[in-house]
Amino acid sequence: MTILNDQRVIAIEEHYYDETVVEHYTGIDRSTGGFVRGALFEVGEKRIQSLDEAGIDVQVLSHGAPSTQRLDAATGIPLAKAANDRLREVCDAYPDRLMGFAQLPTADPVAAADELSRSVNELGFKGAMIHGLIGDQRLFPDNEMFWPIFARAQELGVPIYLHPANIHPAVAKAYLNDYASEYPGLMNAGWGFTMETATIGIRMVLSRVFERYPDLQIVLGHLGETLPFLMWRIDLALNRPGNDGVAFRDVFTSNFHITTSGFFSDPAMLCCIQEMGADRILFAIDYPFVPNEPGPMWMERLMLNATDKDKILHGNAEKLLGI
Ligand code: GRE
Ligand code: ZN
Repeated sequence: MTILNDQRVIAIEEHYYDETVVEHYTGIDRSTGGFVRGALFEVGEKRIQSLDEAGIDVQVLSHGAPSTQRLDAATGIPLAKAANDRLREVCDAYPDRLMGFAQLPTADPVAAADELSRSVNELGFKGAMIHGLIGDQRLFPDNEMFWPIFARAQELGVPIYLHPANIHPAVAKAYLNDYASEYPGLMNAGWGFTMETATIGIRMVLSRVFERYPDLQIVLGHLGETLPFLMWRIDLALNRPGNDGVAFRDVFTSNFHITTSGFFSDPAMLCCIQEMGADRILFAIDYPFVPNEPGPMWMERLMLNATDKDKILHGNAEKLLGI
């Protein structure tokens, strides 16, 4: 760890694939991770070597999208449990380098909440990640049926990371498909993921789940999926006459944390610091969809005081995840 003055660096949106989970992927989900498939399955010495070279101390591992979000309860419950057990073994091989976010069998929200408890209390995981829309019906995670998961996250004091997955097929068809063969990235990190995950973030606020669970903390990657940039305008529109009114900014800056995953831009980061404050921004790479090396180098160069860099690189993660 030669860069960043030996600063501890914790990266919190770092993906891997579990073979048994990926066997259940269908359609477009089967091919999404294709360009980095080998690296997703590699959770041993090569990964650690890449961390060493980049100056990253800890990866908090999460499964690649869509995890068990598309599966029915009968399939998803045992699969998520077994995969979480295997993730524990992966982390045990490098206990100071690898930590975990659970995957949850969202088809049965109570079972998912119970698996979150088991993952935190017995497996030592730091929270859970949920990917995109849920089930064949593509339900949004703000749907009250999923609130048992959020209730449990609050009770356990762990965050839920809301990560993108391949978007609703009807939306893809209406908005993006005609450019998809020339620009497959438009469907994912180039716009589709952002569009859908920002929608999920806004809907979480509108659902008033944070009135029921005021200590619930949600994490959004990719510098908050555009929402810090848009917060002012969203607040304006949702509080115009004819709207119920919602303190969007207050909720977003109290119940959300954002990460730097796959988004190493100075002006975008400065906007986030100005809108959210440095206490709510956590370092992440989005490995292996994004290579490790440029992330810490970007943080080292960023025109920001050392105290705030400390918080972003590790302090905020230690606090939020109880590391
Ligand atoms: C991601 O997890 O951020 C991701 C994918 C698939 C393609 C690109 C990408 O899951 O950034
Ligand atoms: Zn990711």
